[in-house]
Amino acid sequence: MEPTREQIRSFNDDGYLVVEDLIDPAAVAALRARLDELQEASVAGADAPVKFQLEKGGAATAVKPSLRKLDEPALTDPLFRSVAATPAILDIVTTLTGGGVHLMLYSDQVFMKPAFCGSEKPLHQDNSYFKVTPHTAGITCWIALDDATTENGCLHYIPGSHKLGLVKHREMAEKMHLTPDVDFPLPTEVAVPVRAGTCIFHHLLAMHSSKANRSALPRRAYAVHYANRSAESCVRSWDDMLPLR
Ligand SMILES: O=C(O)CCC(=O)C(=O)O
Repeated sequence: MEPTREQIRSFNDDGYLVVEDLIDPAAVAALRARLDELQEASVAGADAPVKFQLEKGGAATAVKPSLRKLDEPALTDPLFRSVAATPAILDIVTTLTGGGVHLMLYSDQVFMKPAFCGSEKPLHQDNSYFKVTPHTAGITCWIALDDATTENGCLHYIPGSHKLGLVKHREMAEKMHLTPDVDFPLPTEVAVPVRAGTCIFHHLLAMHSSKANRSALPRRAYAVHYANRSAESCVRSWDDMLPLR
């Protein structure tokens, strides 16, 4: 499904594009079920099939320690791999990254915000981590697996911030995060609440964040980062990426 001219204009203006209901409800349900299994396995101390992090406040505030993040599930799990390769996503990614023929799965992550204790993800540009050049040759597709609301930690964006270029970032929270370190005031972020199954495509320079989950409902999302073969990255080699098309 090619993006419309209006969608391309909106992405170029704002640095992000919301496409509702792009992911089939059955795929959303399957991913949620897989996350529940991984949550159970992590609590039981079973050998983890994927790299994961636990929510720091989880042990203190919840009955069980809660998963906060999975790293690169598509490398080992065909379910994640098939969702990352959803043709409707790849069509949009291909157009928004400049029409490169060879599209690679740069990396993927599941961001989970467990009820009551999900922590914030500070404001950042993805390319402060990924170092893809040119910046336009990569993109993130953030897939909501739960309804993401202002109460449970939906994404917030600074519209147009991708036009600032890659700004200096500093490390914070024991080097877990990077956040802009600039000497000018940044415009206000806007909240972007979305329904489960919605995809938000964002430019690698779009400044975004998500707030803590203070609600009784979880907020889980699968973020897939793509790069086309016209790109280079000094932190990741093509051999470590999965070819998609
Ligand atoms: O889901 C979140 O809370 C953060 C997501 C994010 O920063 C990203 O997808 O780049």
